[in-house]
Amino acid sequence: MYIRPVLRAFASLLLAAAAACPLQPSLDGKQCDATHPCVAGSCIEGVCLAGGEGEGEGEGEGEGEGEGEGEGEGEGEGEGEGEGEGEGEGEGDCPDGQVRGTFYPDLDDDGVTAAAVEACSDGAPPPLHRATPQRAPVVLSWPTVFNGGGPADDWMAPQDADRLDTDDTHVDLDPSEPSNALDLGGFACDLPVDVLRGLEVRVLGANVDGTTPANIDAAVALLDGSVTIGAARTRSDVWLTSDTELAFGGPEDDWGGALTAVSPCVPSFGVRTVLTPTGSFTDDANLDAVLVLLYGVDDCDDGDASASTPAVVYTDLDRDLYGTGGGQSTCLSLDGAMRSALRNTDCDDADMDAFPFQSSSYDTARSDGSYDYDCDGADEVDTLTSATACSNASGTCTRTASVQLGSACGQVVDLQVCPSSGPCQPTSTTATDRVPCN
Ligand SMILES: [Ca+2]
Ligand SMILES: [Ca+2]
Ligand SMILES: [Ca+2]
Ligand SMILES: [Ca+2]
Repeated sequence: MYIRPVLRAFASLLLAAAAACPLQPSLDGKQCDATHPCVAGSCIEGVCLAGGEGEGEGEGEGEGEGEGEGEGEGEGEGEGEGEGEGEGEGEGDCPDGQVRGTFYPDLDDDGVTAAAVEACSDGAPPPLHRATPQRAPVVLSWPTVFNGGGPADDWMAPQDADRLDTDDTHVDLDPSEPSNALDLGGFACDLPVDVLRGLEVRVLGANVDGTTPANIDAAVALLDGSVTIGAARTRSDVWLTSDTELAFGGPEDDWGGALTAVSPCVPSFGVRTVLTPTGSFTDDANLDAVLVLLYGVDDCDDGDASASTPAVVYTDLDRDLYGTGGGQSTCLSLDGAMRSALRNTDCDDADMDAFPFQSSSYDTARSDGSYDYDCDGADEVDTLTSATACSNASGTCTRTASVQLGSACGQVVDLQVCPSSGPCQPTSTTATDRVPCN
């Protein structure tokens, strides 16, 4: 995004150079520079455009010197020389058969356009230009607020939708019954709303059951608080057992006017997902990496086809997608932006298991001796339950009384379970005798 002014200045220089070499062969659609000027057209951001030169109107300053001699009857002759320099916008007429139009350069042909230019053409976009803007996405980062929970919520570990990974939040589905809503919010965003063109929600979805075809209708809606806005987007897919990216909306989709109703950059903005199996599928479905992309910015490097998405990224030594320190503005591919640290909230950038919203438990301490793996500043303790009484009245040895062990994070404890074989009585186990911390 920072090179465009330079390119414009460069193009202005080339325009002048082209005008100075009127007999060169046409280089229409080819690259041009100061030593390879265009003739039949103009050199616009490094490419010759046919008819783009025009006559132009410029503002110039001229200086003239004249000498005159008068004789006899007062007739005079004068000669004057003037030099003028001017810059014009080229608003003059186009060559016959061509019209001036507004086009959008895509000089690196990566499908994302730079700022609009005017050029003469037969109506079709000049080479490496497009008729309509194709804007790059800005990654809105991962959700950090999970509004599910409570007895009515059947989404498990909703916080696991926070990153591009495979830890997955999951839901137990019943045929033809919509799942409860998975509501996610807290996306990071600093894009001016007035440039927004479209919004896309991407999720990684997977079928947990490897045997039954998973025909699932998925509906994604945008939220203002807990209220849906605009129009939901839906799709029907056979879900695979491997994570598959499912996209809703797109670069030109304002979700039925939702984008003008609420900015994705305000805290009340959220995304709601509801899954409904349409066949006989009765098992779990996974969702991961709920990601929001906003479309509305120009190609941040129209000279590099591998970069088009502006992003502010943070140093992330352990590659857990959470960084530290001050952010750096850069221009990346969309995939590169998605796989970069877009937040600087990693509490331990030397430990890839420690990051915000971590939901896994670990029974070894971090390097600082803490068990704070979710970066909330506290050693949360998983409460293990130790059986104190068992009964096989139901035919299975089950726990009928227990005690919670909640203060021995990381320590070995005498955890007792009700065994599936042998005498039905509390029995010490060595398999889960260390209290995990998270
Ligand atoms: Ca481009
Ligand atoms: Ca580019
Ligand atoms: Ca990190
Ligand atoms: Ca970390």
